[in-house]
Amino acid sequence: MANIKEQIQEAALEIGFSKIGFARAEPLPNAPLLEWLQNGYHGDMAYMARDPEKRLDPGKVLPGCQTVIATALNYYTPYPTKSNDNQGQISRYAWGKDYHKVIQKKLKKLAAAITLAEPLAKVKVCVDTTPILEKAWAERAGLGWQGKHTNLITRDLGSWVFLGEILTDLVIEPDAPHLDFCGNCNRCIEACPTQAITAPYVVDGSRCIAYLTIETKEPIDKELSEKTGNWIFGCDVCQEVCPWNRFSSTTPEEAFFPRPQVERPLESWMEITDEEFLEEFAGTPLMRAKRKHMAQNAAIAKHNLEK
Ligand code: B12
Repeated sequence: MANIKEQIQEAALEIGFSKIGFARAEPLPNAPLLEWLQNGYHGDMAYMARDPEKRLDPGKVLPGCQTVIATALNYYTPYPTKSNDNQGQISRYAWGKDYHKVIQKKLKKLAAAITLAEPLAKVKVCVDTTPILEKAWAERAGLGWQGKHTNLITRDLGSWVFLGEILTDLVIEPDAPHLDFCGNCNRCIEACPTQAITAPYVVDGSRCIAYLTIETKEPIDKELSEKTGNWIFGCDVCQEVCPWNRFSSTTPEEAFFPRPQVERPLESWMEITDEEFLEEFAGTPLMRAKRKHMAQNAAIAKHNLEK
């Protein structure tokens, strides 16, 4: 009979994860996160500044945690980012169904497979909102490395992957951390429209177009709004220029294929009502920005295009 690690690996692939790896749950070094917060790179994402010690130590999220099981799920679909100039650009991750729902469902299946094999095991499913540094764990578990744009890059699928984890008190043999393959390449740093990558491996979140178009509740600074081009939800520039994304392949996950509703002229984002927005985008990542923010983003994009 296969050991627990092999059983989990097999179950993960059956459930449809693209990658799985294991890391010992020793706390991460605190300097990069603390420095990032001290620099104010979290902007008004107050949740990032809450309890940084917890974010670094999975044992504070799941008492007795021994192993972080890291997964990646490919979301690449074979379409260009936009089909014409009068459509605002929406980042690739948001074209289909909300990834939180898709990944959580898969992680719960995987957690069930684990407890079936080890009924007394503690398991905690994490995707995005749990206070852990998902990219750092994925790197430690050998799925890929954090590129200079800080996204996790895999050698065979590029960076178009979502991350999700299971914390457990089971002791499982760890995988080797992944090596860094960015080399001398600085394309992402040079291409970022708002100069948000302040140094290799450091992103000032408060300048990132994803923050400006989705997260912040504050009015957008004029200097930055002029640089957001026609991006109206997130931004893919740092990933589009990355040579490793030549290796992307189409996801088998139908949920991530684009919904026709995301393809619409900029004006229609300004005219859409709350009811229509809810009807067309419930269950998609766009709900995070809310209708009002989308309308403002579209107005900025239109202004930028007409300049
Ligand atoms: C907050 C957040 C954001 C913020 C801040 C981004 C950021 N880089 O931190 C904003 C809103 C801007 C954002 C944007 C995006 N996000 Co986001 N985001 C998160 C979240 C919730 C936390 C990230 C975090 O902890 N940041 C804190 C800092 C300290 O961490 P860091 O970026 O990893 O940076 C440190 C390391 O790189 C470290 N470091 C490592 N090696 C080295 C080496 C050296 C030499 C040095 C100096 C430092 C260093 O030091 C850095 C500190 O400066 C995670 C989910 C999670 N719970 O982890 C998703 C997550 C990171 N986001 C994700 C995605 C998809 C995106 C976008 C691509 C969406 C889009 N298309 O618009 C962009 C990418 C922008 C970018 N280049 O980072 C995915 C990434 C998947 C992947 N393949 O990596 C995640 C993991 C969600 C998920 N579950 O899949 N995001």
